[in-house]
Amino acid sequence: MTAHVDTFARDHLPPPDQWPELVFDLPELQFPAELNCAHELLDRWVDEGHGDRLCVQGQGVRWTYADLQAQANRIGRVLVEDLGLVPGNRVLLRGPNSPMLAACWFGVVKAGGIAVGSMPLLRAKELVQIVHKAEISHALCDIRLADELALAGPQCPTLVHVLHFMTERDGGLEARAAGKPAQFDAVRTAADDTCLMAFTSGTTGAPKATLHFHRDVMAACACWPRHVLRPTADDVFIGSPPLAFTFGLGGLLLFPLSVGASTVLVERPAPDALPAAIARYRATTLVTSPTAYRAMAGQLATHDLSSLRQCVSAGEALPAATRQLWKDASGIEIIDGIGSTELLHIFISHDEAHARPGATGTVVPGYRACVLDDDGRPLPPGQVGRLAIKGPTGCRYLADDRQRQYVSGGWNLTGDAYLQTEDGYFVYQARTDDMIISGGYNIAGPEVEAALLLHPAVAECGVVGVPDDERGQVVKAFVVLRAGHAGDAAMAKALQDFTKQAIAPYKYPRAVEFRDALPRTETGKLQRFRLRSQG
Ligand code: 3UK
Repeated sequence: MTAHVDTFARDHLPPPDQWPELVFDLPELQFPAELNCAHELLDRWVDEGHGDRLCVQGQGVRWTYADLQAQANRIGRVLVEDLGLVPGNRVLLRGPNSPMLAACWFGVVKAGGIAVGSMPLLRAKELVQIVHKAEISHALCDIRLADELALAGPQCPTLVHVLHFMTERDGGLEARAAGKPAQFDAVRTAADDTCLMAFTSGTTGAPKATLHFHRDVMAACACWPRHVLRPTADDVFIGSPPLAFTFGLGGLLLFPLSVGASTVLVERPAPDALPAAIARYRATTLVTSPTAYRAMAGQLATHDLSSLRQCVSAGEALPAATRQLWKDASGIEIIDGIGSTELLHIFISHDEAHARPGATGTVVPGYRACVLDDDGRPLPPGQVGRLAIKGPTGCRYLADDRQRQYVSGGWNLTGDAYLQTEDGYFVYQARTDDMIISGGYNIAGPEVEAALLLHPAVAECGVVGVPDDERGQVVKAFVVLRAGHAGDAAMAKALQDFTKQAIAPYKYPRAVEFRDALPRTETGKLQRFRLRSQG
């Protein structure tokens, strides 16, 4: 059974023998054959009489569940009635986080379309790659990002319909939506119809698109939020990851709506602006990256953050020093979690009561995790190997041979080197291809970074292996100092000595270079490959 008229996504799923094994062994993971996640997450609240509850806020906008539903319905009608959308078509969504972008997501998914998010900073060349790969037919684009998409246009023959929003202009999305009735029934999609294509934030090669079903969205809502974060309907979510990144889509839109809570979608959620936004909206639940926690820790005293109750970190490893820094500044124990675009959201994490500095946490209910050796055999506790995950969600790349690299023997291999402790905590080491091999030793850059971050002069740092004739590689640290410290030879020596005291001396950075900033992706990840090439 499928509701898709356009079967592109189904036709380009990986062959069944290359899928990960899926496990649905919790009662809340039993899904009906027919399922539309937009209906479940949005319409259900209105149907059950909660239409008046606050749902989404942003620049000048304060929408209830009924308001978001009405706007999503009108957008769904514009797509279907004016732009000929049929179920299964791919719709590019572009814009900084905003209530309108959220309404577009729900409009597309209610109409049976496939939402394809795109990071706001993407350039025409990257947009062309996405449009080609996903054979995108429609785009809904924030007017402020119109130029780059227009540049891509001539090279995108499949992209026939582009509408802009955040504009009062005639023919713009808002104007067209205003002319439509606010009722629109969700298309009765199959649980395994694709509703979301998420491109990976990968650093090399052609972009990969992951396919996620309506069922996957509901499974993600049923696992980490329900068992670990445990939000209430009165929570107010806020944070930085873009909705085009599944960390942001889940953490700032799907999860709050899954419990009837509300979310604040901030257009410019930089660390210098977030604390003021938390205070202004009385947010309770902050979702952001380790870097942002480090950058914000110093500014908390000047804002009223008394509303804040929970803080979530993902995207990169959370160093113990950052956990402590934030706890000292805010009184709140961060909830760390590792997720991936391929698995949709978080699969290893912990709640506030079970935080263990330096460890990511334990496996999230609904998932299974283990550490495998290079031949796919499970390793005993304490040994470093490849992290392997199974659960109700899993990797399905759109027409991509790299499926075989991510999925092996039924397991999703995330590309991370981890060890598991006797009592089931998973301790991050490095990306498997980022392990530094120096003088015969395996050294994990993030461990050296975590040690350096304990030094009071260090604001940010990145540690990579750089080529060395004698040792193969040597450990090199790129360090951003806090204001008032000079990056001179004496500081380099002090940091080297400090590291030798904190961790095994052979891991200390033999080379130290001071920088004003470190290269990062739009998802907040340190770009180690750039540091290596600059090393
Ligand atoms: C790394 C972490 C240590 C790790 C993501 C939460 O980051 C997300 O997805 P991506 O596809 O990257 C996945 C990779 O990022 N990573 C993420 N979180 C952590 N490493 N500790 C962490 N807490 O290498 C992983 O394989 O961009 C995160 C939810 C949804 C996501 N898509």
